[in-house]
Amino acid sequence: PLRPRAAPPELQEKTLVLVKPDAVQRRLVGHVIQRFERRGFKLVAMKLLQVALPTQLPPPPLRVPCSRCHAECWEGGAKGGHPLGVPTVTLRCHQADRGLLDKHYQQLQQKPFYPALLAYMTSGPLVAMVWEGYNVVRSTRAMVGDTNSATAAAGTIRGDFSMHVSRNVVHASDSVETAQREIGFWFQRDELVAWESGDRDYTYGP
Ligand code: IDP
Repeated sequence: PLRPRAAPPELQEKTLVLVKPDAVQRRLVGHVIQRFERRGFKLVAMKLLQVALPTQLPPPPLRVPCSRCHAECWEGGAKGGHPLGVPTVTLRCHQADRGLLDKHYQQLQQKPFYPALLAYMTSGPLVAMVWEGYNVVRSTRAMVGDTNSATAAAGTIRGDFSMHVSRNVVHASDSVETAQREIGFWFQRDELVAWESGDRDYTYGP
């Protein structure tokens, strides 16, 4: 059917995956996406964004309050209204600041490698995605592999695409609770798309 029935709750588990800046630079985004698609998971949100340290932020040429982050957005029209009459509520901010990473990596802030981790994660654009499906959090962690790429098993994303713990290609949430929190850091509620895939009975059985 063109509009399949809604998925039961156990098929609606969600996780956050980040394709980190090294992987974007190395043109690995498609390879990472392909693995989760091929497994059978469903993509429900995705965006490319640059997380910047405050000193790296360019001076905003035009100052319009972003309706998403309520900070100033670097896009759009002059203050008081878009020149083409587009309402400012349609503007989205594609920049984020390090506060996002401080929240995301809250547990790691005291680690000696944290400044290097921040520099890495702000070194270029990254791709944030939300994947959905049965047991997606645990399955995704297994597909991503060991934190340390040097010991990650062959067949895992890190084991196949990376060499060193400091450039380990992807992030995936480590529990259902963490996933819910992390998705909230990276996405607005209305950026998640609720859709049903027509092949569900072939992926999960009846
Ligand atoms: P995870 O990403 O596998 O969940 P965490 O321990 O939460 O692993 O670490 C978060 C990220 O911090 C890692 O993915 C990696 O990018 C970075 N990281 C962890 N340990 C080290 C280290 O010893 N040196 C440099 N970077 C590290």
